[in-house]
Amino acid sequence: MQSIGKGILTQTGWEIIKNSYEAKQAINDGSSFMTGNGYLGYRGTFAHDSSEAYVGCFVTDTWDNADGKWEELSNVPNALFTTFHVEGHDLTLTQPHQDFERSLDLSQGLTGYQATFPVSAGTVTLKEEKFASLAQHHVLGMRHVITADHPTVLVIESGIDTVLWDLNQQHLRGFDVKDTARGFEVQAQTSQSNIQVNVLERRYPLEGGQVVVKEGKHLMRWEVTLKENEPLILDKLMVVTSSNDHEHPSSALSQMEASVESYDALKQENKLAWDAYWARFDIIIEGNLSDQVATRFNTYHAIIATPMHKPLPIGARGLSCQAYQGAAFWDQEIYNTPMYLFSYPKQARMLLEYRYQTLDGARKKARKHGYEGAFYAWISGKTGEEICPDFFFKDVLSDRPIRNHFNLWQIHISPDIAYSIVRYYEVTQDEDFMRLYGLEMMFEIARFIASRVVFKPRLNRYELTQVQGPDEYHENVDNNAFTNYQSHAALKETLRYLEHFNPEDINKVRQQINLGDHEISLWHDITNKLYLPKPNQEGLIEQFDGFFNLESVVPAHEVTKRLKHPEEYYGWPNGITVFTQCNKQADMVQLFSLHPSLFNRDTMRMNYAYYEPRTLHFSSLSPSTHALVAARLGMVEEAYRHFKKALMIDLLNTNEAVSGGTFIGGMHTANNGATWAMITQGFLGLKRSHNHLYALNPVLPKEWKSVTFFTDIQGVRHKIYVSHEEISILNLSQSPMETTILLNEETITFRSQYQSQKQSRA
Ligand code: IFM
Repeated sequence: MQSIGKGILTQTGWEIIKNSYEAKQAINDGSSFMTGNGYLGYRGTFAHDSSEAYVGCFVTDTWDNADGKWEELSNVPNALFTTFHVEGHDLTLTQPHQDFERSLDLSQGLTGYQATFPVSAGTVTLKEEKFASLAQHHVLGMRHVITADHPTVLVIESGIDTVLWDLNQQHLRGFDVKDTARGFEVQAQTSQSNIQVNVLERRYPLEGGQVVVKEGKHLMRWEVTLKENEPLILDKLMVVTSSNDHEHPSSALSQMEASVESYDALKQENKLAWDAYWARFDIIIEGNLSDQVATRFNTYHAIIATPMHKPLPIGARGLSCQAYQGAAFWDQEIYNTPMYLFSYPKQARMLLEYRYQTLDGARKKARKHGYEGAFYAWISGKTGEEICPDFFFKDVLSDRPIRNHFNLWQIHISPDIAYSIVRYYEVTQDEDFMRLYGLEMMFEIARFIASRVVFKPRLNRYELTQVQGPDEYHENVDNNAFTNYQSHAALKETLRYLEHFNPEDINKVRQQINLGDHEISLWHDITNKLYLPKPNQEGLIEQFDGFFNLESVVPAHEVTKRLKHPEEYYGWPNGITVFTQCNKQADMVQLFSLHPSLFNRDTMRMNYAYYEPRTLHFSSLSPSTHALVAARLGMVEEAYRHFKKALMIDLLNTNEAVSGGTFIGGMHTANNGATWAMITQGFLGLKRSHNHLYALNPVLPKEWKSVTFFTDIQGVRHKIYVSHEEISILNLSQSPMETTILLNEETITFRSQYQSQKQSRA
């Protein structure tokens, strides 16, 4: 068993294990050990836990706005609730117990624990395991194995708990609970959006029993006699759906339940589904078990946060809780999509289709603020209308709310989506997608940018004023380099499509959205004259107008000494970083991560060296971006330092989950997705090159012996192995075809396998 830190262990690199029970870590452990499948996320709590232990099963497409301010996903009734009692002892983890071990088996999303409870006449051992089926998204399975070392009477209470943990007021109301012969079924409605949610419980093999209703729990009670050392096995299913998934949720539940042959069959089917996912996304790291398991942990969480069943957003906290409203940020395109783009492009397309479905919401937002085209929501739920509240933080010194402008000034979200469309098309050449969705989104984004720029006649240039870049500590800035370059790239690519894409398709889309010639001429003009901050005499690019005049505080952490209160907000309007060069997350490094060829290596290195010490890394998005860029720039040790930090953000998280009354727990889903990108696009230099070939340019940290990963090249799965000495690329298809890739800038062509000595990147 190897220790990863803070009580987390692994044995094979496929599981995380913890052998201490810490009630105060309920939020962090509940997130880390959760199970899920992109449709629902069930927190890693125990079957006997109630809402105070942050039990949660969050379901996609169940947004509700109960307090008139925060729209968030609903937590549904917990049909896995079960308790055991023996001779007056509750078998719960708050009671004395020994040999506790909890684990999450990442290979199949199986979460569980075991513990032995001392009771009057001996001991009782309890084993619990559960999983959200990746094969049947609406179904969860749970098994208990109870063994006593002496004959005893076991009291079991099992049913549905309707008392739910909600962040911003209660979402479900009107619980209607039915006792069917083999379990309970509950139906309820969301309070504002009026979505019907149905949850069904099925238990095997116990039947009959006595109904007990207490504290919002509808339970069946049995007394069974345990024989000495003869395990009792109890299985349970939880099936969930809503009126957004099925027209008749209740009958859909029964059908889904009937299709499950047994717990074992469900588990086996789930395992096969996971095998297929890992065959795409696994990254095998030889030489460092801790990095291995943490990489799989992050990849696992990226997978279970991603809706695979229909176009819906990836929430910034996935389905681990209600924080960040189960909604998409730019995180989705910039951090989560790359993993899919290179290993499962169909899923990347689905995420972009979600952006197409929300195009009307983006158009609406643009019109509302006096612009044209598509101004995408900073926080985007079902419809794409803005769900980011105006007031996010509170000034703890005055107790007054702060008006943040993420929803209005963080306009880079639109060109970020354009960036993702361009990358998707570049990798897949999926013309069908472009015809149906991509071109229209690109045109509407270009329209938005054209309506958002201001022309400065004296300077004969266009500018983007009053914006906010990724560095959220500087609101209301002009000519944020990241935003200007991203917008420029979006316009340039749009014009390229207009010129090179099939004219018939272009005209069709143009007619559809009434796109006039005068608009296209304007886009040309803006592309030619949009102000793009260039390196100054020292080679530095200014993050926004006037940035270099701000106070330079190095290292950035020095600035924290100025806090008057530990929970003060650092940014707008007068937080401690506002008049300094301290970044929350660095804009320039972010720009280099997306556009590695805009500047030469020396300029990027110089700017990295300037901005990194001025960066606080207080966004979970920051370390992975630095790791990726540093690796590409050949700064392997620096890259590995940030990689390690990013890798452990959730796995070793012991931060307070509630700060200043605000819940800040849950998985950092963008960072989970970025793990794949840090390794493949950073250390291994994977990209689609300028001449449309897949390119690899590896540098490995000395801590690793080798890395193996899988990627689709021209639609065919390849296995790529890189060690310090050699590189091999294996075509995994049944009938190998000719593959050409750019390896360390050299073009190589092979049919089934390529093998070479490695030359390292300078
Ligand atoms: O999108 C990010 C943002 O860049 C920093 N704050 C958190 C958001 C959600 O992850």
